[in-house]
Amino acid sequence: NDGYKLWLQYYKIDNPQSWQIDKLTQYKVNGSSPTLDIIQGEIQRASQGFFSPKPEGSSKNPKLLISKISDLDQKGFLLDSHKIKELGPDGFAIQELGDKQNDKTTLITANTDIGLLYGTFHLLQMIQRNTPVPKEGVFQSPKIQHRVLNHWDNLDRTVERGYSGFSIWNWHRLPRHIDQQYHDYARANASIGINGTVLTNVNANSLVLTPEYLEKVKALADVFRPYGIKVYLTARFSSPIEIGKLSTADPLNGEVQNWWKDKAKEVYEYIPDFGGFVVKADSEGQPGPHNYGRTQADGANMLADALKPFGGIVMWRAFVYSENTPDDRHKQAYNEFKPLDGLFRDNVIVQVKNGAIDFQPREPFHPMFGAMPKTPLMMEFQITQEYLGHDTHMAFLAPMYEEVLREDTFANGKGSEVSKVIDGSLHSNSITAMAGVANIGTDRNWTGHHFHQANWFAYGRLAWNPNESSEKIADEWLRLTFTNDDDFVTPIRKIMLGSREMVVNYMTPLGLHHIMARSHHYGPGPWVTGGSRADWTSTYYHQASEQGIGFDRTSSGSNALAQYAKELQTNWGNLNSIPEEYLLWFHHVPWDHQLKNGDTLWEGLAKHYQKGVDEARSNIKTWESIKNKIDGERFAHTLSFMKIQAEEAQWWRDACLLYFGQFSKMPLPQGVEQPLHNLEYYINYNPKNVPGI
Ligand code: BDP
Repeated sequence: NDGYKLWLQYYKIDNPQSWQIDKLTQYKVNGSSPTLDIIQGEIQRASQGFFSPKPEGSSKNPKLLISKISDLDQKGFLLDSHKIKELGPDGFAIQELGDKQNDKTTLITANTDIGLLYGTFHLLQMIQRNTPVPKEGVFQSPKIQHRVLNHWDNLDRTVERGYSGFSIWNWHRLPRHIDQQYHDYARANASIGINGTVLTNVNANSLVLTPEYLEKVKALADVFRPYGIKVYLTARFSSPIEIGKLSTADPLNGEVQNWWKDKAKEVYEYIPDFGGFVVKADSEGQPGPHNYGRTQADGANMLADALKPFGGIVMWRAFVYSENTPDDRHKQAYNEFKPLDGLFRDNVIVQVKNGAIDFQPREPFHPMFGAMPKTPLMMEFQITQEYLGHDTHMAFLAPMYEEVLREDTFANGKGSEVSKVIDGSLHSNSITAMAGVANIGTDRNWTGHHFHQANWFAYGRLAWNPNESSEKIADEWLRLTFTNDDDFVTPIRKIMLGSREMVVNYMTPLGLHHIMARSHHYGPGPWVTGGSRADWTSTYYHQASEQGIGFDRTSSGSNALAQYAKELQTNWGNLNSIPEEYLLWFHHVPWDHQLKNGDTLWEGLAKHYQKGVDEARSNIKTWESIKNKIDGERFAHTLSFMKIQAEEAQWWRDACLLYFGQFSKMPLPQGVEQPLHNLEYYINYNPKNVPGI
């Protein structure tokens, strides 16, 4: 098993029960459409996998009926009109009809074909997990409207921060050749409720907006449509100059505005249901409204006006910061966007990364989430592990996403969690979205590490329902992907759930951040300093000296803390009340500062690093203990990556403790192993010294 089938394994069910068999052999799909064909195909594929030999079926007395509400004989006979409305365009209901045990029919119903597709995937997953439909039925609708993947894929098929091969978009062969993988990609996304894909890198290339490329984009959009997936593109702000031959891209210039209006019209001629544009402007060298003395709102609104007649939206990124500002990078996006609250068109949504710096293993939530009541904000999570060990380190990210979503912004008083900001309920926004930076590439198993498939899965599940629990997600993913055997699921679920914290421990414990190697961001680099931008170095963030370590973001330092609600300022501003996982994010503290358990900061730091290493090692043992429970191929592949992870956890520990130990001048506490090499060795060791990484 090479993992290509992801969580859609549809592996054989031992001793299937009649409720499982009947539904998939005696079913009926009402109506016809490309999406309904996909549903039929999915059921056939599943029953072939689940049951062997495949039982004969008939649709005369269906035990499973899949039908839109509008196609049911007695319209909505199960659901009142309120419930039907609540289902919305994407929701579904699964209910058992009839009272007699032997005469039960399961109904999957929805307002749209796409809702039926989601419902079908849901039921098939329940069958694989041997979980019968509960008496009260299943009733689900997504809490977020636009659930999109962001591909940082370039037109030359390299993937920025991609660690599992090249881009799956083969632009050279498109539009004439449609690879099967495009269907498989769409199917996998639909099975977890993802309904949009941004095909291109945020560091955008305007070529994608030329007719040659729009033809190719159209070909992909045509494949994705019946799976309910809309296509979006990144728009390079200077496109009017680069491909439009204009002399400016000033958003207040009439010619520029018309160019974008014409461009939008042209895009919709190719792709009538085109989703819209994602824009990275005025950041890390990307052009933007600043080039013309204009605001982010001026830029976003110009594009919004162009897309408006066709129903498109603009996802305008808040990742705006500059090396020319002396201010703490943490504060810049908030300072830039807060004054613009309420000034964006109604088809603009501002896309905010989960934290204010950049996808670190742990960051407090971005202060913008508590500060823009008049502007819809969307969440941007990173699924690809730029800062969490790239392809080889297992880090199940659902607990990280969950942690951010559950944080309280206090924007409208207690209970104003980030999840309520982005699902639109806190400020009654009419447009809601979530983006996940994809970890998908041409590797046979899509994501490099088999367990990184779980992060794609988890992202989809949390975009559908930001209140879903990590534990449930991990459990279901394991059961669908490997086996329903509890002897496998229980220990491995535990590994998964602890894996992100383990990575935090061996990389950036106690609120440390951005101390990795320069540019490729793989491996430790606390010594990184100098170069073109201070805010791309480690010394800028950890501020280690003989006096102590940590970034003072309280009022005695950069005061980024003032961007959060009063309640958080009080809690996080105080050394006694701040949760220790954020300690060095907000405070510069002396090496002998006493932690809650009585250890000094230095001892605590060292023990966290050691704990991370110990866990990475013990995970190997646990994995070895389940050897006979799953196929050899995925077992061996995962084992090999786990060994790399344990070695590299040690590398992180040794390099960081040697480096910081120069300042603390304190011995390693008991139980923390001595480093294998000296500091110089680690400074010169660069296993990713490979062009292009
Ligand atoms: C950083 C990445 C860089 C991205 C940038 C972004 O290092 O490659 O282009 O974020 O999100 O994390 O725009």
